[in-house]
Amino acid sequence: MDCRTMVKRNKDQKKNERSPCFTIIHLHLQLPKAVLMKRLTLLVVVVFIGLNNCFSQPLSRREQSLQAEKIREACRHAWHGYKTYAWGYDALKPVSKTGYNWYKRSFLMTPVDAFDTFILLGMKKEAAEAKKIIFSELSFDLDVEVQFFEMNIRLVGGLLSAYDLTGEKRFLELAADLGRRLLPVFNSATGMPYRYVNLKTGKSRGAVSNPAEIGTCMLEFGKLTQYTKDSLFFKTAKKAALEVFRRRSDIDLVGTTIDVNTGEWKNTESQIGACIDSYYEYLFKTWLLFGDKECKAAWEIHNKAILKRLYTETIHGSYFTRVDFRSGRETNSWYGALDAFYPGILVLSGEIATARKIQQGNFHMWTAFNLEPETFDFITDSIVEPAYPLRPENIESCFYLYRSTKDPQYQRMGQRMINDIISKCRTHAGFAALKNVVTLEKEDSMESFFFAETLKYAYLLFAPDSTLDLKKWVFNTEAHPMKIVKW
Ligand code: DMJ
Repeated sequence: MDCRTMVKRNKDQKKNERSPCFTIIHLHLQLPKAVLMKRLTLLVVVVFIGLNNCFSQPLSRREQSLQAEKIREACRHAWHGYKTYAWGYDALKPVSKTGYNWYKRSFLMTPVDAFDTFILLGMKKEAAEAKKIIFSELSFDLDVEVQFFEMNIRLVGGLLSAYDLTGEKRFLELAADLGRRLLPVFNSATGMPYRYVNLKTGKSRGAVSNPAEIGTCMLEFGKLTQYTKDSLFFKTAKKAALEVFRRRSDIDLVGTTIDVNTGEWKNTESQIGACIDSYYEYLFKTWLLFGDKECKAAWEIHNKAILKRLYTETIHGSYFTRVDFRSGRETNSWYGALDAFYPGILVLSGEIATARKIQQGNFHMWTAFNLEPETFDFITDSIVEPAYPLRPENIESCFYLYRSTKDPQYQRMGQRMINDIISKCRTHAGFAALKNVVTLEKEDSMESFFFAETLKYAYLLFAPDSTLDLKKWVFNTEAHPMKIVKW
């Protein structure tokens, strides 16, 4: 039965129910096919142009400042929850309204990660509260085994940034003390760090590590060298990153896990997300922050290989696929929330056109599922891991693209993302990660990077450029701004 016959039959049955919309469709279905097709195409084009125009419409100054204020309010709400239910702990559990420590003692992850965000958002009272508890309670003189990577990006990074922003020596003393206690982690056969180290004894363990955990400390350790004049920090950190680079494959990619004693690759899948992401980021940013040419050259070699082997264009935008790092053969077409950082780095390195295409893909990943999932398959357009732990990377890329192009679509994208977070993740006590972006079921977790990164990048997207001048500052991977100073 063709459409026209069907409509004719229905006409008799439903004469009295006809709506104007039905009448229009009915009249159109009686047109010759060619005319119908033309009209349909025209309709699609009109709707597309309409949507596009609305998206490329710049936000007025008032809209921008209202959006910035909305983000500041979200930040105040999250901090209020932390203060009320988790004061002194590493983090707030926003559903059960309790505090949570990573180890047997708190290292004040949330106050340290949040401090520079408060400064940039102009939240003086909150900054003073965070500083007070950091200065009175934070100590690293503890017999505790910690994860090197997280302690470095959140705490060493956060404290150094606090020092750069305020000039208060106590922040630097704390950062340098922690940095020294972390140094024994590099005592492996290759000089690449183990994953865990005891802050008192220096005993380290966890030989199977990954490029991100090995190569993400040059910014923090370089800063420590600049400020303490102890060259060991930067030398050690750079050697470790270059040990990974030295073990790249013939097609210039790295694998996902490696043994820091034998130097043998354990997982040979190459991708740009978890376990690798910030290794690439730091090679490039070590050039930006310190002018290190060796790191720049290493980044260029990797970036060329990434764009050649992993970069994939689709009708929804571009993504990075996953391949075996030696053969270049595709392992699967998974992409996720962590991978979304790459346009930001491409903007900094001047590859705007490619960054734009990937951001289009990033935005599709966000809108196709309500909110971005941790991982999705960009070929089947389906979710692999449905969680959303309040990650910043997608908004981070909007921020860099907007700063460099002033194209309003990136503010609009970021606005959609942060407003989704505010409306879908808010709890009475703060903001909660999601177990599932489709069902919106909440997880009892609010990672400190929600303060350090998600809220900061979102705010900066709507704040005047002068709030943080990218010619003078470089963000570490936890979004702690580090001042470029002459070395
Ligand atoms: C942050 O802790 C850092 O950005 C890290 O490099 C990986 N991503 C998380 C937040 O998603």
